[in-house]
Amino acid sequence: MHRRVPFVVAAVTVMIAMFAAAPLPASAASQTVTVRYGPWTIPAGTMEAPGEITNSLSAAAKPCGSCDIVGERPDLVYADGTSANMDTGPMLHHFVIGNLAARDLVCPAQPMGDRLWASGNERTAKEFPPGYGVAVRGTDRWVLLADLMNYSAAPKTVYLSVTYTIAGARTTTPVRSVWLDAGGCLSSAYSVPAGPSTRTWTWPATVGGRLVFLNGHQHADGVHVSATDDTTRTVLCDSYAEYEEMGGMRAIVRMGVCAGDPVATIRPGDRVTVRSYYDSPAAQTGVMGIIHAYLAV
Ligand SMILES: [Cu+2]
Repeated sequence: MHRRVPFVVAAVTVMIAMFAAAPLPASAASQTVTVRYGPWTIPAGTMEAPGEITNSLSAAAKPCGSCDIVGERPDLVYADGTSANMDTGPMLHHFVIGNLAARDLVCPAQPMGDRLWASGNERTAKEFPPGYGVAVRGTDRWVLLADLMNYSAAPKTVYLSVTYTIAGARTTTPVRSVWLDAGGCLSSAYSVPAGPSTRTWTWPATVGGRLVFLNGHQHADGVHVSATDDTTRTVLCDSYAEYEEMGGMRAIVRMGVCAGDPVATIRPGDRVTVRSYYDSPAAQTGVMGIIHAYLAV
């Protein structure tokens, strides 16, 4: 069954497809909504100097006016819907979608608001345990930041395609985004020396609750990134980078995820530390080490 839904188009081109999905055992059925952001044409580049563009923060469409998002799957695609990846040039260096109507739990001064969704080229899909979701409200204002690269000698036109699995508003236990960033609070990028290195950053937890989903993000030469509760000496999640050869480069194709009901519980005041481990053949600037977690408070 295909249906059209009322939809407010933001300042980006949006294509929307809606499909009825298998009913959930819970009270409400879920369905998937694919939102396309873009397009962007990334200039030609080379392996040594990839073409790169960063969009200025722009309004981003939500998959619904008001709903609960129980899953999210990002991809970078060409106009025909096929995946655009480093084997043909484009790299999703990263994207972040924030909600300006709320503040980031870890970093309230963050200009992107509450950072709800993000990924690098690993394109990690998020699926919350049954019964949990990110609440979307009519007053929420989403914004998108995207950084795209191109290793091809020809310019490439791509879209960011995000497939959201949504359920009815207020049908799930809400989760808050918890952005744990080895780069610190306001900026994610940091530098690593040649050889093994570790970078840490600690969040004194301002709230407690149940962590139900966590995923890591690193750049090339990252080994793994973990989050621990140093107060209770608990490893919350240890996310390893998995590599494959793509377009003649060693590329991160997966980052580990931790999901459970719950994965762990944290208490207000606990010292939650993110540790990012790299082993780089040469010194690098602009790397990242992030654990993006979702907490039922
Ligand atoms: Cu990154």
